[in-house]
Amino acid sequence: MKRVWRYAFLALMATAVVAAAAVAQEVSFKDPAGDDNGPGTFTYPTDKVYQRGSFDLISFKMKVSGGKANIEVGQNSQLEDKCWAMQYGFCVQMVFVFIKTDPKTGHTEGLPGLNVQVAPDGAWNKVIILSPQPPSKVRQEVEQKVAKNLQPDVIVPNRLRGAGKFISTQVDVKEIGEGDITAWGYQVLMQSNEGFPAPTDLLTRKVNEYEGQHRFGGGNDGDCDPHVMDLLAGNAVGDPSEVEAQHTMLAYECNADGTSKKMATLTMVYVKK
Ligand SMILES: [Ca+2]
Ligand SMILES: [Ca+2]
Ligand SMILES: [Ca+2]
Repeated sequence: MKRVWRYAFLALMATAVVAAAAVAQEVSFKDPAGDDNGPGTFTYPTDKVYQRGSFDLISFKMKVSGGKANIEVGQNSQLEDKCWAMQYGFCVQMVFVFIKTDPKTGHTEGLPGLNVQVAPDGAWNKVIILSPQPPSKVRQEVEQKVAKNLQPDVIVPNRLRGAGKFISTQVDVKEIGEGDITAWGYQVLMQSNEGFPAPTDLLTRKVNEYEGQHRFGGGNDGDCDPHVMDLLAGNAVGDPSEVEAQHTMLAYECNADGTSKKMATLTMVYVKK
């Protein structure tokens, strides 16, 4: 009998070790400071709510614990919520986290207003939208503007938090996918929360040729330019070479009428093993 108990104890311990290994999963990426200029030319809107560094992505972390994926996006300004009385402690940012959980399937389309596509080998399975707008409003916009086949793969968290230089949220990891999160591909896009978006834009702010009070500049007045200020690139460890990699990734060409000749094409970043 005694031996049976000992085996039972050992089996329990083994299970506990496996469970501990399963809950301790984390991915962490870094991005260089000062590359919040999209393909290299983009400039901030002129209104003072757009503080320097507001769209400069610095870090991305996702830690899974107890079935929850805790996501934290670092940017390069002190977050505040004085501008439009949003409820989460930040207001000008909007972040898109694209995740590739399955090497064999995924979408190559971007989302409305981003004006990007994704390379086939980086095709995404889920996207998490971090917006300071009420989740009900974001979901309504998704239903109205995102293609039907993509909608089930868009995750709008119920709650977010902006504090210091970090925007964070939590979602059930099952909503994202199953398996080893350190084997997944990631891409994090810095955009801006637009309260009055164009009918074709998913709460995103436009980039024009010239910056305006609430418009980014340095791009094109049409939708042929990527409406993205910063993203992860290269090995995503914060190396200066990642600036050039970002500019290459966001390179685009427009026709004279503002339609797209060559759309910016994104790739994913992976944990170096
Ligand atoms: Ca950056
Ligand atoms: Ca544009
Ligand atoms: Ca970057």
